[in-house]
Amino acid sequence: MNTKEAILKKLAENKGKFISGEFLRQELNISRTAVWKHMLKLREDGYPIEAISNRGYRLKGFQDIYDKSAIVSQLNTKTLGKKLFFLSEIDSTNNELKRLSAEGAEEGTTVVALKQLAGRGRRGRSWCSEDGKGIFMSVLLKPDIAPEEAQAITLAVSSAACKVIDSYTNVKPGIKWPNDILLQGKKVCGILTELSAEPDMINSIILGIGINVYGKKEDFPEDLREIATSLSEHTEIELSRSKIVANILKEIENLYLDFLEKGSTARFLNIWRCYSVTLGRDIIIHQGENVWQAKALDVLSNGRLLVETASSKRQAISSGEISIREVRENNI
Ligand code: BT5
Repeated sequence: MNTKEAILKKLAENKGKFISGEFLRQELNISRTAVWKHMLKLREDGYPIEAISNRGYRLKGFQDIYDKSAIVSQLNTKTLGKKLFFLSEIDSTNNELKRLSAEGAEEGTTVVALKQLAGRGRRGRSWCSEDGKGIFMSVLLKPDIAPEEAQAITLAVSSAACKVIDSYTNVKPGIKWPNDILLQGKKVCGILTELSAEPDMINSIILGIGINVYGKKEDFPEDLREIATSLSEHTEIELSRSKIVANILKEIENLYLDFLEKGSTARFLNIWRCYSVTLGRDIIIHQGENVWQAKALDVLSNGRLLVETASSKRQAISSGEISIREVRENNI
């Protein structure tokens, strides 16, 4: 954390209260002039900082300031996000992280962008990524696990993102297998996990997360209006994209480290089950040309979905093979 980020952290910790220049000087071991210069720079960056002689500085009001310093000042992780790239625009944060990974980027490297020009969904679909409306972020993992265990990790990401979304919204979010996060049946968050692996080892996993933060129904392109929603439509809490990013990185890290340490997916699968809107339901499975109906029974420790057909045949299906639709009127 650099000095600017450290000052921001102190201001945020004391939100609304004045902290003196002397306190900051001592805490951060810099001169009073340096404190003042950093405050001017932060103001220039849009932070609503009030300065009153004999009282000090404070952050007044609320503004969703979204930049690298704001994320770093709220980050509380060991590895994830410690190397952070914050871009004003990029084709896709997953693409950028893939390029960085090829150049040797370390585990935890994170790319965040204000806007994506070619945001991607799964299987060649696109992800609507309008400027300033959402969170577009990708995180690099390099776990020493077998490639077949990677699918389970993607469920850790949806569990983590769902927990964070739940802390803001006034309705309970749901996860549609494998990784769509829904609010009242509409998608608020999508996850694109991309794996680079040898037959027996993983080179890298890129976790791409897209969250709609702002926007009313009419702000979405027409084809998404009935199926997409944003966080701001379901909360009265002030939304801080920087805080959401920092919290998601923390939640993913907790679940990921727990998984590596214990070799067990139990913790995040339990969270995933709590939020699942797929388990116990009848679903339609599209497997290439093959379309069939089954009941979703459970999620297995390898991340596969256990389903049962009408003839009581059980089968574990993987997200790479299929797309599913729940049997109900408003399919998405
Ligand atoms: C996903 O794919 O849901 C994965 C989306 C991942 C996006 C992140 S953003 C950061 C990182 N960089 C990237 O380039 N991608 C990742 P899928 O399940 O295939 O869903 C795609 C479908 O969701 C589209 O075909 C639309 O129907 C719908 N969709 C597109 N944009 C949306 C949006 N902003 N909100 C809700 N639904 C959307």
